[in-house]
Amino acid sequence: MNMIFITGTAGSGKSLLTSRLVGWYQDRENNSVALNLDPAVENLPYTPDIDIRNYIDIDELQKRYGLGPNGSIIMAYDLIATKLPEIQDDISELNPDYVLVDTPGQIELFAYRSSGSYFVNNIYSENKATIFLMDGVLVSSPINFVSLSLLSTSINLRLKTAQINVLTKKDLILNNLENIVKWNSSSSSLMEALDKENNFEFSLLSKDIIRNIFGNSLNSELIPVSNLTLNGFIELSATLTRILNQGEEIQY
Ligand SMILES: Nc1nc2c(ncn2[C@@H]2O[C@H](COP(=O)(O)OP(=O)(O)OP(=O)(O)O)[C@@H](O)[C@H]2O)c(=O)[nH]1
Ligand SMILES: [Mg+2]
Repeated sequence: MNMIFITGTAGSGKSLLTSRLVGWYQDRENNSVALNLDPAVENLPYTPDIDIRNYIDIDELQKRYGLGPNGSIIMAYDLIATKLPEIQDDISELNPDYVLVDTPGQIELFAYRSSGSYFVNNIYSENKATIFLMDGVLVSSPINFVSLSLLSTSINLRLKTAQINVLTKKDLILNNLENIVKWNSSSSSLMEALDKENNFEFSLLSKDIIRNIFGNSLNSELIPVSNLTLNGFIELSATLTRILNQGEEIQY
């Protein structure tokens, strides 16, 4: 069984990519299921096969503990780890080849509180990988690219699984696509682009960050995709196959 955690900033396309990958694998005769791990989500662009909302009820938490909207969301996220046995049973019953895990919109609550990383590390699957979504629309400058790379690295440090970056909304950023792919694959072209930034201090800081990320081999591959047209999905699924199969070697 392969488990793929789909993470990324709010609105980056996690839920749509989850549903598209489930469809992609099903079309290729693989038994794939969608697991929604966001207890607070109201609308999803797919029907989850397994749903944390069956086990965590935000409205009930609010009433029972007299919490406000933010307090109940934090409590709900903290409870994710306690529902691991139920979710594991649901997965076992379906016995899929692929589990696509749609993670909460508020990435900081999922990745930085202990519940999310506990869940990722303790749920059973032969192979695990994490996709970090870079919202193509947010990667509009070299400095923004560096700040999202830093966030991706930070998620990698928290979740500690094999990880790749996926650039979403390819269909909306065709003008800048070539630059972004170059920045990711070659630190020297990113350094060159950062040299042209107006703000000297931010440029210097960004270069230091990139030197450290590349120097420690913490940079991930970047696969541009469109969740609307499915452009890039052949490359994405090939890369996923590769990192899932070598997951044991990459995990640390
Ligand atoms: N043009 C374009 N729009 C996209 C793409 N991926 C997602 N979107 C749109 O971006 C919006 C957010 O997509 P979601 O899949 O809900 O994003 P999310 O990361 O799950 O959002 P949260 O769970 O709220 O953080 C929706 O309107 C999607 O239709 C893409 O590749 N191209
Ligand atoms: Mg979502």
